[in-house]
Amino acid sequence: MFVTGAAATASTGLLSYAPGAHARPPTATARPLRADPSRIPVSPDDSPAQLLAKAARVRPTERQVAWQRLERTAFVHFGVNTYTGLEWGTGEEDPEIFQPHELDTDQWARALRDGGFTLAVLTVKHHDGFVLYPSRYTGHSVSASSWRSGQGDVLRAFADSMRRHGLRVGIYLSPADQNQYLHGVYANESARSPRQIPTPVEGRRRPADPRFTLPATDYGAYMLNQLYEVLTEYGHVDEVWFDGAQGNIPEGEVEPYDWDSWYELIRALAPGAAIAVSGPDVRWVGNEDGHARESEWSVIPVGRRARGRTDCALAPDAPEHGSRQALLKAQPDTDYLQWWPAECDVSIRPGWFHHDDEQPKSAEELTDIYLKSVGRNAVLLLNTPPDQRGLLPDADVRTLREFRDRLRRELPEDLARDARTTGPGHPERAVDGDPDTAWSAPPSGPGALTLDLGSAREVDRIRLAEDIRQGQRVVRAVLEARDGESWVAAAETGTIGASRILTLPEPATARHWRLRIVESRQPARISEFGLYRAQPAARA
Ligand code: FUL
Repeated sequence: MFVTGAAATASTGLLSYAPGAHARPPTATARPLRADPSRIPVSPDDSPAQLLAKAARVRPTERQVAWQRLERTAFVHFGVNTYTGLEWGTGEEDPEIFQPHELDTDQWARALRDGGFTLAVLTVKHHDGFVLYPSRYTGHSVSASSWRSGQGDVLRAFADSMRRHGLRVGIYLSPADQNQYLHGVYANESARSPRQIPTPVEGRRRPADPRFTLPATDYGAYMLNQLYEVLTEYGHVDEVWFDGAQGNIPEGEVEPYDWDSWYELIRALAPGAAIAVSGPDVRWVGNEDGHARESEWSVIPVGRRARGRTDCALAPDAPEHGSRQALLKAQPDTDYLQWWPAECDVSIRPGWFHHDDEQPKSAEELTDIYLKSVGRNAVLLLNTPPDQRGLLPDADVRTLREFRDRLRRELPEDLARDARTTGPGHPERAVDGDPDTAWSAPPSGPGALTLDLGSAREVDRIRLAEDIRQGQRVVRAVLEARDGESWVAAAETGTIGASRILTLPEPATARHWRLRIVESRQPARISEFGLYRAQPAARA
């Protein structure tokens, strides 16, 4: 079982510490293990009612709540592929081709900040294996290029610039590694044995504290050493992204990765970092279009795989994951119901890496993607690839700015903010602008949340949110406007989750609005009920 934080260290026994500033040694008195509410075991004998009751009890970790609130995150694909035109490199690229003469990571950071992004993930190592910082553990890195006389460090520049501009930092380190494969380290059938991390390197002295002993293969240890470098020498990291793709490595030769040891090291060195995609905190949505499902659940049936890996019990791109029907279908292959929220990765251009002949998407397309990702209980991860100069092209920078402006017009003033509310369960908490307070639907029935705007207002966008710290509960709800004495349905929604944005085909005008919960796994906890009238340029 995967346990987070200090408890993990004590309970799994994988990790042993040498005393150090960042690590606490396991305590002598073993504390009893508390059940982990982010991961509830399932039995094949659970009745449908028991299964649903368990789903309703699953809660996110604090780390997952913090990650979900990032909403708009960015990817930066940059590396030797930027110079070869390939999307998946071979591992045989000459490092000398990497020549970003005008590299300006402040320009990347400004463009992303101006686009409203909160975190950026850099491809520190893509499937080809070329490393964007001077790692002690490979010659296949920026150090082997004559760029900046072998003293260049893209990760350093990236991390410093992002923080300077108020963005958080994420790291993409590809498990697949063509270069290490060609050099006989990757998948060399070496024994999984205790490895000292960081592994000392002749002539490359540095403080090596804290130290760890973790089970790993040769390649597993290579990854651990790089994780150690990036998590101890580049400041605070908030996301570690492990891709599920294996590049061009033949299927039968994919290394059995040391997930458990990698996760243990990340938890010890960066306890706040969300481990994404091939990791326990964040799930790949199942496509690269930036689209979440209409009803996107964060409580997902998962199977436990070798070495601590978690997989969806259903296919990652299955049309449904968390609905009643999907939970029942997946039950034979389910070990746990887990809080595993969706991340929508998509590139601003057709490729993940920059190619001169490709064009960025328009602000309209990005807005549609936003509504289908953030507006459907997912986090957006938008890739913006720098070109061979080391700059984001003007066209992409412009699109990012237009995207931000377009979103501001899409959801301008919240007409429901501080609206008059009546009834039990503190309905005013759904309109106070505070994500940490929520209306509590009555325990006796589904309940409804009614707003009085003081005068009739035109509305064509609705933003809803559940207080996900209390889990994901709403299955179906209706938004209604009062016309005279009767309530008329303006929109319907399936799940809500952390954020649900509904667009009405035509604006509706009313003074009284209500959200009526039709079906819920537990009494609803609504932290946001926002009403908007999109400004002209945002309308189709
Ligand atoms: C995929 C990779 O193969 C692509 O190159 C890219 O990195 C994308 C984000 O994930 O699986």
